[in-house]
Amino acid sequence: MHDAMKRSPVHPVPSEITPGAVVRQRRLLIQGAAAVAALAALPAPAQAPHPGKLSVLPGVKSTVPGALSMDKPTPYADATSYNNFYEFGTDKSDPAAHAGTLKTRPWTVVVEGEVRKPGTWDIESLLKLSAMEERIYRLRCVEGWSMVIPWVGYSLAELIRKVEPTGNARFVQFVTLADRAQMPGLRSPVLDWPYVEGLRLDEAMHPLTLLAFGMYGQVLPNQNGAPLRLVVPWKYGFKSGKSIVKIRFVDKQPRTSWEAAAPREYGFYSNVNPQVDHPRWSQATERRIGEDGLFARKRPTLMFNGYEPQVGQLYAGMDLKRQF
Ligand SMILES: Nc1nc2c(c(=O)[nH]1)N[C@H]1C(S)=C(S)[C@@H](COP(=O)(O)O)O[C@H]1N2
Ligand SMILES: [Mo]
Repeated sequence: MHDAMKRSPVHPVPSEITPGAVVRQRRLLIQGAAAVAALAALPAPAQAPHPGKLSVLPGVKSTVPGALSMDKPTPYADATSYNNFYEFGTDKSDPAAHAGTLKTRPWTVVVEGEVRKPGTWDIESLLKLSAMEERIYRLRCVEGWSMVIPWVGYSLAELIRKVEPTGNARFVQFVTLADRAQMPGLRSPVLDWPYVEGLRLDEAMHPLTLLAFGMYGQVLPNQNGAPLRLVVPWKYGFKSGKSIVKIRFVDKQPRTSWEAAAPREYGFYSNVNPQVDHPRWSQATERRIGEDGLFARKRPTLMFNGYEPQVGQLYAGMDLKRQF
């Protein structure tokens, strides 16, 4: 059984158990005399979120320090229905309602810029590039809510090492899909599409920075950024770009969509910092989705989202009030 399931047997993940279980059940039944009748009586297999081969991902326990939060994972239903993915609309329910149109195969990721081995990676080769493991990360949105999600993927550093950054590579920019045919939200000028994000190279190389392909032991649902996204657990959620199509290694701090949209509200670093309030939302506390009711007392937000022991050193000597 998958680790995530063992740890918390409450995840309502019907599609995880359905295909395999139904097939086995069918085999047994087919051996019987009433095979035909029994088959007709079986319910149709529930649709997996993707024509997914990742449903068999081994949830290997991560050895990366800080990678397994002890907090209770957010129910799957909440993590997949309360989302920010503006390409599909700005309401929290829009991504779940509209991301069904996202085509996740074929999918390629272009790696370019300051690397010795630029090229185009097919999603299938990215899936095989390194061993997948499960990471239970807290994700905090700048809007003041948070979730705890068992992601499946591997450290972005694995890919970075393969493409061999040159000495000029100091930052990494992540470009995500912008296709009007698949993404109704692009009609709105709320952001300057495509959605772009960036990290300093050492942040991108940090073992906690995850290239995620799945969650809760399954392929990523479209609304959570299929077929691959970044998860940077010590930064606000918006640094974790979804549905990535290009990774560029550059020498100068790259443009990011949120910074461009509202430079006074969103800085490049965007480390979770309870001492620096967003102009519209306090960053001192947060509400855990699916757990804290609307009227529950909010829980305190931790510096670097609680990952300070692992990442604090990256920012030694920086004024994090100025470089927010
Ligand atoms: N391409 C893209 N990636 C994105 C966003 C987006 O609008 N578009 N929203 C970000 C924000 S603000 C948050 S909080 C997280 C939410 O991730 P989740 O919906 O999987 O919880 O995704 C981030 N990645
Ligand atoms: Mo967010």
